[in-house]
Amino acid sequence: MSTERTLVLIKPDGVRRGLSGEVISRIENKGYRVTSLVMMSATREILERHYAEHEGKPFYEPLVEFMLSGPIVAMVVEGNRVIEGFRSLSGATDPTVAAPGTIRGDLARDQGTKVVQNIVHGSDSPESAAREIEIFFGGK
Ligand code: IDP
Ligand code: MG
Repeated sequence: MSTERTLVLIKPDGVRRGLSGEVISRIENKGYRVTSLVMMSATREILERHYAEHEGKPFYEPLVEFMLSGPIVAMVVEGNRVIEGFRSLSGATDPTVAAPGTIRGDLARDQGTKVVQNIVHGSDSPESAAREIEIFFGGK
């Protein structure tokens, strides 16, 4: 059985608050392997591709602006069932209701902004993972 891969992003709120190490530790402590990692300033073009499924939603433009507000960390993470496993480590999208013990539940809260600031992104399916890894690491 081939090992699964997912794209993880540490969003600007996570980097700004000095939580990159904490997020990476949780991934490694769970037993997954980080196989590529880069700190970068995303471009609007990259983010519009990455978040294409959300175009037209009320939070879309705030989301893109938020993701442009500072550096992010992009990673490829590997392991059996890592897509599902990292989504489980992340917790629910809304950090107010994300379970304690999860990244979002422990480290984020509602900031009263138009876009939910929730520290991390993780791919939601094998198709999304392949597409998103190509966007962030395709040229490498
Ligand atoms: P996910 O990150 O848990 O997969 P998605 O539905 O894919 O959640 O949404 C992408 C990102 O857009 C979320 O992580 C969050 O930052 C933001 N977002 C999603 N839904 C809302 C909303 O209803 N209001 C404000 N921001 C949202
Ligand atoms: Mg998503």
